[in-house]
Parts: sequence; C-alpha cells; structure tokens
Amino acid sequence: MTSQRTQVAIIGAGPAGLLLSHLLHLARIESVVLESRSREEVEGTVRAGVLEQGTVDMLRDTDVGARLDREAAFHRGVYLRFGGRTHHIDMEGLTGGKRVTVYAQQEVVKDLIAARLESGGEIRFGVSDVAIHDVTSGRPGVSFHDGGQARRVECDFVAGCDGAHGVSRHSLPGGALVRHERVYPFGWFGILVEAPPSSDELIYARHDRGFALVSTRSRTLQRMYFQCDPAEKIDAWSDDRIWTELRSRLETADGWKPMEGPITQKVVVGMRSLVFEPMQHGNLYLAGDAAHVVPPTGAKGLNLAAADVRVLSRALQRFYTAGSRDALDGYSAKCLRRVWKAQRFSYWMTTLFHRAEPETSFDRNRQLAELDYLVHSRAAMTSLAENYVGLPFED
Ligand code: RFL
Ligand code: PHB
Repeated sequence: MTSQRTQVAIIGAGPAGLLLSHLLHLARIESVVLESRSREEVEGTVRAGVLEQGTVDMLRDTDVGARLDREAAFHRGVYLRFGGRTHHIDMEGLTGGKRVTVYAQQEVVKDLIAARLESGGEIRFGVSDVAIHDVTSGRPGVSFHDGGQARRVECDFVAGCDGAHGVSRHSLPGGALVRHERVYPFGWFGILVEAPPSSDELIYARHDRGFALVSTRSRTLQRMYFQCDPAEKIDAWSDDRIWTELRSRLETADGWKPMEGPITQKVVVGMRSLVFEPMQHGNLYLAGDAAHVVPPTGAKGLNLAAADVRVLSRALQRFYTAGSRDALDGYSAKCLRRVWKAQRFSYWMTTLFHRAEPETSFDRNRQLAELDYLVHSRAAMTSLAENYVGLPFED
C-alpha cells in the first residue's frame, strides 16, 4: 500500500469539493481531492444553472470568475406565469442590485478544476473503493484504489463532499446522524434543446396540468422542465408529446410559444428535501449534497454547497493559524441555519408552483391566491427576491 500525507482529504470533485480545495489552497492549506468519476464525466454533468449573487462574488473574489464574467447571462429577475398571464419580479430592484446569474454547474466545475491543476493541486479522478478510517482519532485516513493500486491518504481532517449518494455519510456509526426528510409525489422531466432562448429571463409557470420552467444554458442551448410523475418513463415522451405539453403549460393569453428545436437530452429528476444533522462527526465534515438535498425549484443546491465550504475553509484556516477548534466545533450549527432557510424557501417555491397530487379545489384556489398576492405585494416580492438571489452570508 502506497501512503501519502496531506492536511485535508476531500472526497468528491463536485462544486463542494473543488471549491473547498481552491479556498484551502488560497489559505495555504494542503488538500488532496479523491473523485470516483473521470474528469470528462465530472466536466460533462449537466445540473444546476442559477447562481446566487454571493456565490458569484465568492468565485470572483477568489480569481475563478473571469470566464463567468465573459460568458454568464446576468438577469434582473424572473417571470412568474399563471392564469395565462406573466408577471415580472425585478429582483435587482428589490434587493438593491443583486442579480440572477445563469452559468452552468459544469462550467463552474471546469473553471475550478483548471484553477486547481494550474496551481499544482492534486485531484485524483477515477479512484475506487474509497473508505474513511479513524475519524474520531487524531490521525484519520482515507484508503482507495487508483489504477488498480491500493493507496492511502493520511490527514488531519476529511471533508465528505461526495454528493447525495457518496460514502462519507455511510462511514459514520449508526445513530450518529439524524435524518430529516420529505419526499414529493412528483418529479421534473428535464430537456436540453438546441434553440435560441425563448425568454430573456427564466419563467416559472403554474398551470392546472402542473409546473413548467423555462431556463437557459447559452445562446444556442436551452433548458426546460415540466412536472411529471417521479416514475415517469422517458421513452413514453416523444419530442412531439414534450412540445405539446410545454406549449399548453406555458400558454398565455397573448399566444406566447417556446422556441422549439432538436431535443438533445431527456432526464427525469426526483424531488426531495433532506437534511442530515449534525454535519460533522469527529474529524469528518460533510458539505453540499452529502449533507442536504433541496428540490431544485429554488435553485439552491450548488449555492448551499458553496456556502458550506466557505464556512469550513474559514474554520480550518482558524484551526491552522490560531490553533482554535471553536469554529470547527460550530461548523454544523452555523451551516444548518442557512440550510434550513434554504429548505424553507425551496419547499415554499415547490408548493407554490406544483400541482399537488391529488389536488383539491381548495388546494388550487389557495395556490392561485398565493401567487396573486405575491405578484401584487411589494413585501412578498421582496421576500421572494432576497431568498432567490441569496441571503447574505453570516460572518
Ligand atoms: P455533487 O455535484 O453530486 O458532487 C459529488 C461528487 O462526489 C463524487 N463521488 C465520489 N467520489 C469518490 N468516492 C465516492 N464514493 C464518491 N461518491 C460520489 C461524485 O462523482 C461527484 O463528482 O455534489 P456537491 O459538490 O455537493 O454539489 C451539489 C450540486 O451538484 C447540486 O446541489 C446542484 O446540482 C443542485 N441543483 C441546483 N443548484 C443550484 O444552486 N442552482 C440550480 O439552478 C440548480 N439546479 C440542481 C438543479 C440539481 C438538479 N438535479 C439534477 C438534481 C437542477 C437539477 C435538475
Ligand atoms: C436550471 O437551469 O437547470 C435551473 C434553473 C432554475 C431552477 C432549477 C434549475 O430553479
């Protein structure tokens, strides 16, 4: 077995793991990132699109925002559509200048990988059998196989950034974590379309047939979603059937239609709200989707991952510079305050737009009244806006 030593072993090269490694490097703390997928797979995973202002500022302030500044789309707000009418929410005006940034997760990931590799960072792609050892001792370690060879990283701390299906959480003893969960009786059918944008800003739509969302990836590639059964079969949806569904859910009194084009990807995504508490055990710290999952309606998942690793990198910096464990001990409590607010917001956005299954006439009318109130109350719009563009970080 070949062994090496580092200060922080990071499991997972998603947004959480890569940004943590980047922030630690800037604080002169060494790390090694262990990733089970290949670099091509990691860079090719199409997921999130919307970044909070705080996430964008963090990327800019740490010198990984140059391509984002050139290529991202910056929106003033979003459109809410219901009852055949469209209402604009001016997030920038309501929050004193914070914007909605649309820059795909895989682009953030590519920028972070490039920055780490350029400054000599170590990311091991394609490793297998990752196992965490001795996290309650002063000498934790992570064992894995790389190219068929057994290896081990000895470290001071392990960061579990391995997403919703990783190993970190499962390496803890039973009963160490409390699971808080809500599973929704619907999912999202997502498509990528080769077409120009249908709208200058995102459209969140409520329709009696269910929710629909018009998002974007670039001038030539668009992202759209519509509410579906979580067990929906992709094969049951021809391109024609998808367009008919999207056209009817997005219809307006003035005849608006989405821009159609070849559909290059079809996916079904489940929806749940999930929090594991506490987000730490001994010298293992969980961050991002490894610790919590939100339904995508509020566009919060990647942003929460970024907020977690901001807290963790600062706590580690305090440990290495001042020898104090205080900030590390308070890591979970500090992150969870933001996590629960994001859970609250994501749950609210989800119930605001999705058709409940089964839906009663009471549900339908209450939902329409809530939307009507929202688009006519400055107080309600401000609340939506400040949560959507991102609550301020606590220091
Ligand atoms: P990730 O991105 O899942 O990365 C985890 C990494 O760990 C690796 N891994 C392992 N490595 C080694 N050993 C193991 N045993 C391992 N097991 C797993 C994986 O290969 C992977 O590379 O988690 P991370 O870093 O916490 O990032 C979280 C985000 O990916 C996620 O929250 C967002 O994509 C959620 N999300 C959105 N978030 C936003 O902030 N804004 C959005 O607009 C937004 N839209 C979305 C979304 C998620 C969606 N889906 C697909 C659930 C839209 C959708 C449809
Ligand atoms: C996306 O573009 O993938 C996206 C946008 C907004 C959301 C969720 C996903 O709320």
